Amino acid sequence: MSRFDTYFLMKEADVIEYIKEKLDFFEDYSDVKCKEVGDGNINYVFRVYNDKKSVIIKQAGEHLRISEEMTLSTDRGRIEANILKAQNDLAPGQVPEVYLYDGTMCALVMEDMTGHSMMRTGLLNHEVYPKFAEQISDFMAKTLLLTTDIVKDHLEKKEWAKDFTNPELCDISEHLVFSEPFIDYNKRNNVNPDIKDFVEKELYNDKELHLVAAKAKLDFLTNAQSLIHGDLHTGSIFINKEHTFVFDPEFAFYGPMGYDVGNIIANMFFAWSNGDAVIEDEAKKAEFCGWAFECIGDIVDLFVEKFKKLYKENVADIMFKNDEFMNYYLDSVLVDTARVAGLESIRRTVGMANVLDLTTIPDAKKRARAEKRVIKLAKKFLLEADSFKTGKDYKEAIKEVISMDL
Ligand code: SR1
Ligand code: MG
Repeated sequence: MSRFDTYFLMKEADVIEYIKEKLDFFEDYSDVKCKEVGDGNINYVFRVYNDKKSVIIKQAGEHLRISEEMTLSTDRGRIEANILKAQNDLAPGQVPEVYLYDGTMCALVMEDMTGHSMMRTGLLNHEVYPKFAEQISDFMAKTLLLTTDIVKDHLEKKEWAKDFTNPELCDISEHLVFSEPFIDYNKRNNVNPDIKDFVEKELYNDKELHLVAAKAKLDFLTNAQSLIHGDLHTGSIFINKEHTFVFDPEFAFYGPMGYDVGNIIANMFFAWSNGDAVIEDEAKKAEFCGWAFECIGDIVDLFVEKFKKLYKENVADIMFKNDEFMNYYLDSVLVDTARVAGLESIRRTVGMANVLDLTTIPDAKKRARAEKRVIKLAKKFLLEADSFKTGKDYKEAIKEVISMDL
């Protein structure tokens, strides 16, 4: 019998004992320490360490950190452990290694991504990451295309789609991403009072926009295309100048691959917006914002390039092995990507889960202008989704929006 045979939410001291019992990771426990390091909306994350090595334990609580009223099945840890293992096979070294998943304690024990920082934090310090576009496009092309029906054995794909069914986490996104930012029926939106009228007009009263969001929502609900990460924002990435780790895939399920690509694009524009509003030194601003701007274009172009290469190397199906079909398929992925870039932009600006890139802009006028720009750009992504096919298309739209008098 062990006290870890029944679920309870662990504190730092419990976690050291837990690691000793379950993994025996350290040779000597006399100097082992534990610190809760999570800053997400949902789970508890602990780092257990001594001066030689360290390990991460992520425990799912029954209540969400962002709201005591919200509860979730703790099964999300199983899905996360399994997708991390799958992604490590598809894109080796680009996700942390899983050491143990314990379904009783709902605890995932994994590699500590030492030497890396959370990307959103790095971006808020206006760090540039020259290899990011190359590395994230590589990760997305591999993990997304290689899990589709286009590449994967169809029987195995159906098994995976079943195992990765994630209804409660999808339900969160269905509300927070696809619905509430347009109609605030749960009264959970966080809107900066300085842009309240703008939000009423541009989001709550734009019926054409609601229709596009509804179409994208149906696609999210029904298009079991790829094993997607499902929450690929810059808080789900640990990074340094040389290497990128993607983690925290608890929202994973079989869904439209453009959901991941669009999320990254939107979050890179949040980083640009923060740099533009906050950096005072002109040379530093040009360096950071110039990099973030080019990065958005590069991510799109490199994703397309890698997608096509992988497609040609991996597609065996007699009907899909056809360049015209590949272009038709990629085209639909790019439409989804643009729409999701718009949806993520809007929900992180006015929805329940905002981003620090915008909320920490200290100057009220600059913050309002940044948020209005994000919303205007998002509307272009949604309403003109068919015209976003290249990095240049994204960069032109950004240039157009930042030249507006808002
Ligand atoms: C209620 S959870 C709010 C958000 O945090 C997660 O990271 C997801 O993005 C979710 O939408
Ligand atoms: Mg998360």
